[in-house]
Formats: sequence, C-alpha cells, structure tokens
Amino acid sequence: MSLKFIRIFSHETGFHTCFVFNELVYDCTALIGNDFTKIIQDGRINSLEFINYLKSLTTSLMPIGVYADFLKYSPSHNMYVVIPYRPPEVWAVGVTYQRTMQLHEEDTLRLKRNEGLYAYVYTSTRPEIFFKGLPHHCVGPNETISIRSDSTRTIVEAELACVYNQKGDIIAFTAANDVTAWDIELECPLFLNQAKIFTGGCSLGPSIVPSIEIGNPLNLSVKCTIVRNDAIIYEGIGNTSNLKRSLDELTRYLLLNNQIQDGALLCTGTAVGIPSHLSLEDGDIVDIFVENIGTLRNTAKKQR
Ligand code: DO4
Ligand code: MG
Repeated sequence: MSLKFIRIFSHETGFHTCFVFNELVYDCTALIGNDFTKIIQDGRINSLEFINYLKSLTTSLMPIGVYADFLKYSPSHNMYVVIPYRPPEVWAVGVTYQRTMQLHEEDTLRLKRNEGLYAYVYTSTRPEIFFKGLPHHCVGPNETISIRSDSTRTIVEAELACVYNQKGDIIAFTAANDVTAWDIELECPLFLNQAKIFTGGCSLGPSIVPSIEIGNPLNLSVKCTIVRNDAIIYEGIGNTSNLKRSLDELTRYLLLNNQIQDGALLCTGTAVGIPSHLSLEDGDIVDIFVENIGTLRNTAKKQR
C-alpha cells in the first residue's frame, strides 16, 4: 500500500502536515513541522527508512480521519486539504502526448496560424520546456484557477508533475493543472509566457507521493471532468503510458545548464487532450484525477 503526504488547514489549529496510508489520514506535524520544506530538503520525503517508520506508526497512532473527507471543501468544514507545498519554481513540458499535438494542429489549420508548429515540437529531439511560474502563481485544491481577463479561450491541462531536489532527482509526484490561455498562445508562439504564467495559472495537489511509493509513474490513469451549472460538460481520460518522452530525457533537458532548487516542479504535459473549443467559463468546476495521487478540484474565476 502506498503512502502519500497532504497538508491540511484547521480553523482552530492552523496548518498540519499529514500522511495518508490505507486511505486514513495521520497527523505528523509534531514529527516534521507544519510544512514539507524540511523533508524535501533533507530527502526524508523519499527515504525508504522514513516511510517505513511512518507506516509502522499506523499500528499505534490514531488516524484523524478519512482521506476522501478532507478533500471535500465547504466553508463550514473545519479541516480541509490545501496546497501540499509551494514550489519555488515551476517548469512544464509541452506537446508530449500525440493527442495534444493533433488537437493543437487542428486548431492551427482551422485558424491558419502556426501550422506544423506542434507536429514539429512533438517529433523534434529537443523537447519544449517552458517556465510556468513562481510560488505565488500556484494554487491548491479548492482554490480558484484564473481565466485571464484578456483571454476568450482558456483551457485546462491535466498533468502528472515531478517534484525534484536540487541535485535533479525526482523525489515525488503530484497532479497539476497547467491552465492555459490557448487563444493567446495560438495567436503567436512568442506570447507563450502570457498564455502560461499568471496568478492562478497553475494548480497542484491534492497530495505529494514519494517516488518510491508511486509505482510506475508512466502507467497512471488521468481523468479530467468539467462541471458547469451542475452538469458535466466534459469528461476525458488518458494515461501517462502515452507520454512520448521518458522522464530521464525530460529531466536531462531541464537540468542542462540550469540549476534548480529543492522542490522545483515539472509538469509533464497534458495526458488528457481536451478539445480547445471547451474553454473555461466563470464558475466551472474542474476535477483532475491522477491515479495514486487523488483528485484536484478547482473552480474557474474570470479575472477583471
Ligand atoms: O506550447 C504548448 C504547450 C502544451 C502543453 O502545455 C502541454 O502539452 O501540456
Ligand atoms: Mg501543459
């Protein structure tokens, strides 16, 4: 059984670090403090010895609840899951799934803009790596993701994301939503930064799963659901087994002449190719599920 880490907020006692084992939640704040910075920096987050120790505690420690209950949020809830940690820097790779390449190419042909660009990137030796944001651009479960005020077609991208230490080892995984102002990106590739980097443009969570606990990261099912006015308007599935490039290859390019910090995050590309006519509207509820990690829920908010 795999173990995952979550961070919860209590109206009475503030932030807690917890681990989830067999779907039960155990508080480990007294052991590691109220955020995961220390165990990311000292490597315990992915240490077999430390994880086995936490698992051994479950025979004597009382769980504080059930994982699924902490994922639900309502203003009356006393304790709920928050962003597991704030990555110091977020990077992303793009066009790593064939379906994304095809959908993006269809749009370029329809609008007669940048035809062939996405097919080129999909097959090129060099992957597309772009900067996705800083800690303040990120949100966690149940927070709002942004629709830029100057975007008319903002799409969601359901992605597996890798957490690195500064040496470049992948120490954990989480789920991410690489929210994208697709109309801005499509207008001109040089506008990519504006399409990708904005407050509320990156959501992550609900858990962080140590690399040694995830199983095969390239065989995880991914699902995306969009609910509008209480009705499901989109449901799509994918699997990380369709990722075109290996994690080693992506890591190699990320680290080439580029020193990263402990906790740097890399979004690995959208495993669910969402048709771009499905642009977000204010109030849409987006669920991104990644197997072994959980469901990341956010509501879209149109910015002014
Ligand atoms: O420039 C395109 C980015 C595409 C992307 O973010 C993805 O494939 O996930
Ligand atoms: Mg993406």
